[in-house]
Amino acid sequence: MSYKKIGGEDLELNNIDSRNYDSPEAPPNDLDDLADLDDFEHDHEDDYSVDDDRADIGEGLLGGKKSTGKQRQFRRKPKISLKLGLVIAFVIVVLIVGFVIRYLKTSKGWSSDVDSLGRRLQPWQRNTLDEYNLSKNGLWNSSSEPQTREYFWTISDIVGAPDGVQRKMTVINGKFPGPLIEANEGDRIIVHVKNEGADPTGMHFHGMFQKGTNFMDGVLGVTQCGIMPGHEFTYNFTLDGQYGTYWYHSHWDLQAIDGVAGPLVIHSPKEDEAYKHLYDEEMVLFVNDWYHEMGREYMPGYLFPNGENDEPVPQAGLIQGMGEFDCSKYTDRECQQLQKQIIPVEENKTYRIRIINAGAMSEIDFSIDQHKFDLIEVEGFSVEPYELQAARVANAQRYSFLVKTDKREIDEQFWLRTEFNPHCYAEMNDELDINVRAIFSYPSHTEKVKKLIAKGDPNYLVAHGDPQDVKWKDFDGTVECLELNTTMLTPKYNDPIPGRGDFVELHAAFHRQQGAIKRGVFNATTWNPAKEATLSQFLREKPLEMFADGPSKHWGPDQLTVTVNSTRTIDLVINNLDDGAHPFHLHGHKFWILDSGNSYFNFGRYDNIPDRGQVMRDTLQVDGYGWVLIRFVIDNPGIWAFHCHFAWHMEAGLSMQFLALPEELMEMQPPSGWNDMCKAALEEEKEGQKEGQTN
Ligand SMILES: [Cu+2]
Repeated sequence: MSYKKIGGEDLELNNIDSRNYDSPEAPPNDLDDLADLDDFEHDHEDDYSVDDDRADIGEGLLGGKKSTGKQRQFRRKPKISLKLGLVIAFVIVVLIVGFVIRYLKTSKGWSSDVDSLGRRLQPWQRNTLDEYNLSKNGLWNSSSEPQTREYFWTISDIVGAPDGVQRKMTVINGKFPGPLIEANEGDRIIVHVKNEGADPTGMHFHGMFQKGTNFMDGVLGVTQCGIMPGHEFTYNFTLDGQYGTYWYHSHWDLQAIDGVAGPLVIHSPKEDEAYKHLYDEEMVLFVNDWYHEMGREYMPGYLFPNGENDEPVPQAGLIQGMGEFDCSKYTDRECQQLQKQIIPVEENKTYRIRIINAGAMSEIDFSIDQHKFDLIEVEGFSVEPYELQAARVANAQRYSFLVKTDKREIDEQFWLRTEFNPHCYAEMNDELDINVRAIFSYPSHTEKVKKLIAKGDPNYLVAHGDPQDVKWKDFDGTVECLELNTTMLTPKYNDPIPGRGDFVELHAAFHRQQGAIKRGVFNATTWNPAKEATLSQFLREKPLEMFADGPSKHWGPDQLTVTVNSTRTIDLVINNLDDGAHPFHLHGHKFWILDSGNSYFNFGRYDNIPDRGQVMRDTLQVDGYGWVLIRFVIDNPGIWAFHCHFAWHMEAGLSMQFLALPEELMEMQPPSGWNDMCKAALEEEKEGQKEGQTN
């Protein structure tokens, strides 16, 4: 007997399964079993070999008391009819509940299996339409008392098909994309991560300062060892001194691009004071490029000896976790043709759209046909509203845009575009349609569509056909892989930028090594994560005397460390010696973008930093053969990763770390369970070495 889903088609309460009732290993322990037992007793009314103990368990559950065999014999007839009556009543109740649930599901806006547009969701599909809608209950209250927000996440491997093509994925709580974290500045976030997947995991909360909580930064090989399969770890940190649009993702291997990623939004009274009166509705727009295999499947081909640095090109793009791959391109894959994603809006409102580029590498050109928008936020940095027709969002970057829905007299439906910039790919593939789009949809006034809506028929969403193609004419992108030029933005607040700091220069490149395999290189080092996180090694060895200020290779030639021994301003120049662009991300800090240019940084520019409002952010794309000068204050003890955010380049070793305030770091106590992760990793390494010796 089974009922997998109340209200579904699998309601089979009246069947009797073929369980062996004599098996002592299987005492009935739930209502299913109890119902079985009653049927059994009924069928064998005159058979005195019925196991009294088992019947007692049944009665104990049903009636809450245990009877003896004698009592049972004495009251036998009335008991059976009473139980039968209760079972029938139970079945009726279940059926009624089932019908009610079914009814509610077919009506609009209820149940996690159907979103508020009436679209039926797959079991692994997150209801992003409703969950990423930040104003479904009105705008958020940012001025409530600081509170603790606790999340329970289970990582698991599933088969899903966000764009219609079935593939293996790794996800949080069985669904893709990840659940929204929404909180206020000053709140405490606790995330219990339980790993039920086949691979290690670790969660990085992208852009979080992690003030005093370097242990919670989630970078495998740097701030923690992996949460091994079957294990758990609890992340616990506060959101102090920051607000804005962020995200989180696994920082193990390529797990983030296999599905372990989601949005993180921090509200703040300060920001609300500046902008909240400007908008009525608010949503996260979670966009990513998408591959049809697990990330690791592409690595051997990517790092093929003598190959060029040709990153694997995605097959599709997803908006709010959904895409519509053209199934006719595949003959040998399980593929279901899906429809375009819908972004429903109401007329004459202003929407705050928080866009997050959560992909592996693609650069997104965001625009909405006929709708200009105002940029107000750059990764938590407030700027004066700046009008744009389109905005480039590089990998791992975020922005907030204000869009007015005042164009219904033109049409009811428009393309919302998150098109991929083809100039960021080494080559194109046949599968990818770079024209990633959703339908920006006003409530319909046409009779045909109105009728469908009245019937609750989700087909109303596509009854219009595709929106007209009216892309902004004067925006066709540049022919290069450049990020949005932020030099024209004016900071909302005139927070002073500190004066000149310690100068550090990095050269980022892709090199061929002995085996002719190309690797990402920072100053002649290629990051090769050790089994034991560098933070764990540091705390175990406490090798303080070995760290002078500046670059060193303490943990082997593969691991570049820039040490900063006291609170200091750092002026970091990154020269990109590669023809491809790199979106660099600094953990635990934000930096001001002071200046940038082509070819090689020259010190003449250092003496003449342009006088403009410099934007502060945590992810910056450096052009091919270009350079940038950034400034940040190191004041947070820890080991902070700095790396290219292209999943492929990070895997190829384009990564290094800052060791900040080692003396203070040495005194910090790891949280519960943190050391255990590295103990397990070290044991595994020892085992590996033993095996290596015996072989
Ligand atoms: Cu890169």
